Amino acid sequence: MAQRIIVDPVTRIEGHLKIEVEVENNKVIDAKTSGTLFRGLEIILRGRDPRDACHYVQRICGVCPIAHGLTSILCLDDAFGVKPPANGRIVRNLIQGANYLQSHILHFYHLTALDYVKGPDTAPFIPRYEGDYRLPKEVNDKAVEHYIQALTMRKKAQEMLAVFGAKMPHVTAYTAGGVTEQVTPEKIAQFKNYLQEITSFIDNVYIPDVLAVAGVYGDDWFAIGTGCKNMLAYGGFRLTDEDDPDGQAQLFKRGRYTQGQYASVDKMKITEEVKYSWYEDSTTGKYPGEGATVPAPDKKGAYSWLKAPRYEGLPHEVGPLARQWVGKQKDVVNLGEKAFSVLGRHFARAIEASQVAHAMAEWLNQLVPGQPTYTPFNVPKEGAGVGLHEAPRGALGHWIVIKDYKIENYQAVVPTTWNGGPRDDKGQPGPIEQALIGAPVKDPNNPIELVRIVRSFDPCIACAVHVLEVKGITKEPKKYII
Ligand code: NFE
Ligand code: MG
Repeated sequence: MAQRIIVDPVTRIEGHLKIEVEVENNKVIDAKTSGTLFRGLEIILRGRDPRDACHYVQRICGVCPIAHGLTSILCLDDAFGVKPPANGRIVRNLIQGANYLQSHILHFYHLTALDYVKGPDTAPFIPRYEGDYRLPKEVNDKAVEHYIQALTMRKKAQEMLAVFGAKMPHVTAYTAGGVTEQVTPEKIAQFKNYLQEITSFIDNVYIPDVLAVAGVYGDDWFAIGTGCKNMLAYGGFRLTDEDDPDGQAQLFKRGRYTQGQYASVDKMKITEEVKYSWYEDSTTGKYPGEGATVPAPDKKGAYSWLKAPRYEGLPHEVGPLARQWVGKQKDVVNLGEKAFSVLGRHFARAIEASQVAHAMAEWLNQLVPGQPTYTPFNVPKEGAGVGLHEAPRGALGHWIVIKDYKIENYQAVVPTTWNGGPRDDKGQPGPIEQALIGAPVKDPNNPIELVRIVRSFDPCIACAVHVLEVKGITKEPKKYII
């Protein structure tokens, strides 16, 4: 008989995620992922000054505010018809790069490593699921040391970010048209010092630790957690000041891999479906530029605050694995089918941390002290814009509609909405749900397999639901007042 396992909340991720699976003969036969946190940024943005959008949206998340800030100013650049000068583009990338390094180190050491590394019997290493810790003692002990060292590296990455971003989280330097910070030789030198130390940690500690885990857990964990095998990347980190409508002049290229074929991305084929989400059914299936976020908390059959984004009606995984697969990075592509797995995701993330760090060193050399970082602009009375970028956790899109100089509509479709969303209108499970279905669960009382799979996607529910504040809930009838 099938047994139900509920993990609620899944810890060591950002935000509140519940997973519910049915297990029969030690195998998952059905899975549901539910975002159980309702916030509401898109609604709060309505009626505001468009220039402020990048400051509000950074409050979506304290882990990836930079990704929201950058995507928002790309969206505003588009709506305002303004292009940043080279220094502005590069400083934007350096701030975002610093956040990537912090975020990937955070994910491997502080969120996921404890699924594979057995720490001492003290916080933060307990409580934990028991059973499957395979690293030899000396490798395990080193990894525990690195857990501590990684905390310092993250602190340094945040300090590096603040050299140009002014502060972290929620940088103040981002603006449409560029950045407000100036470039000086002192700032470049300060940034470079941090970057060299963090790059050395990534290349000499983080990547070897991921390889050590892969070496010991690889026999099964390069095959578990496959998912939908459709991969989507919008592309990110612009490398040119010229127009780049296809998104190819970027460190991460735009593209997708759908049902076994590489293909280009047409943003108009993106929709969000809400049959199983707590939003009004009338809003389902819309392109985000015309979409709406209308909560329906009592909707029958719904089980998540996440919507279900689809490309041409199909679920797609986003994130480091999608970027590296779409970008045909040789070490990742050489894994073949093994890439579509829990360890494939960790490997792709580590490889890309190094890629970003080394690219940042080149970008620093391209800065020209004293040159402008900002192009002035006017806010149009009416307009619309799209920002497409890659957050650390994957493809991130923001859409704005401006009317009477105010925000008429703002929609964000974020990485964890793609990965962690529920079933769509046709009943197709989302990528994390698909990765859970078919997975082994050796001991239903210690379902470590489930959390290893979920964490390989590095989910963030704060991002995925991104609604800021519920001011009150009346008793009867239940109604959310925004
Ligand atoms: Ni809150 Fe985020 C990232 C974004 S994830 S962490 O990276 O956008 O869905
Ligand atoms: Mg949204």
